Amino acid sequence: MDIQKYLQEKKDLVDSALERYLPKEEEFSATLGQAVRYSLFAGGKRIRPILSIASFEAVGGKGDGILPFACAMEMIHTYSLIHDDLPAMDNDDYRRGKLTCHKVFGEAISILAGDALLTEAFKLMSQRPLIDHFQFEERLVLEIINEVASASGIFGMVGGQAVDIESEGKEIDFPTLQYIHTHKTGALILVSIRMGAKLGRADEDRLRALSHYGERIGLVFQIVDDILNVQGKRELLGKTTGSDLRRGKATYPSLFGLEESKRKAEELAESAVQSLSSFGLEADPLREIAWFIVKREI
Ligand code: GRG
Repeated sequence: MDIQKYLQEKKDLVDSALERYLPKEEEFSATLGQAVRYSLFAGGKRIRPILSIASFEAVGGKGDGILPFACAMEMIHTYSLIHDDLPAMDNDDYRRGKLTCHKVFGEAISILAGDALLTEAFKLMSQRPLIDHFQFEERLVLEIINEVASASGIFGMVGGQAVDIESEGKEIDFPTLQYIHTHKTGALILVSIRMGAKLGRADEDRLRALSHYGERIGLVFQIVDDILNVQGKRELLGKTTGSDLRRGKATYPSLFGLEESKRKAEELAESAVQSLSSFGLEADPLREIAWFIVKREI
């Protein structure tokens, strides 16, 4: 299959759904609206919503019911990037080759833009008309919203980010590094996949297989991110090579070296793909995405 074509098609689908779901700018503060749009449409790969859609379709899910949930994941991801770039956190001037939100709109509006995206995501997933329209059971929707909250909060991304910040400049052991990766980055990726499986009515075996896949590609995603940080292939996008090293961040390359990190990423991707052995062609996009994550350069 042509994975680039698939990713572009799904990205377009997500982009137009985000346009539909976002509150109209005239309905609230113009600056806040501009800041939210600026970051949400800054050229992200949309990998989390695409994983939700791919997982939904892999278990036989049909129609557009996955879209509000998939878009909610992109909103949460965008909030995390806006906050992560702030001076109090990573203090980055550029993301995706563009000035970061706070460089354009100031810190206060950027904090609010992140807050707005996080809350709008939960509003979107819990909207009565959407639930009614797609005829989802309330119990299922509640379960998914709870899982997304858990993956985003103290026991997920926020918790991982806190340990990451506290670990800067310290020597950390491998279990701590694993904790940071699985929580800061892995949790949102895993829940994106699980929500697709659940909304597509996966049985227990398929949900387990997809969770196994999700845990592994979440880790691959972060290892590759660490490798790209060392290699500096993203300099054209305004990212500085070796920023993790300068901040004293422990990473896969700093613990294992570059070559071993690459080997581990490939091994994990292989294991992720293996988890899908009971699926047929319908899981090909997920298989291809695992390799896309290993090979990505941005
Ligand atoms: C502020 C609560 C809070 C959490 C921040 C996301 C995050 C946690 C930190 C970002 C640091 C970072 C670069 C983590 C590596 C993994 C990651 C999230 C990379 C960016 O995701 P992509 O590549 O981004 O999917 P695009 O630009 O495609 O949307």
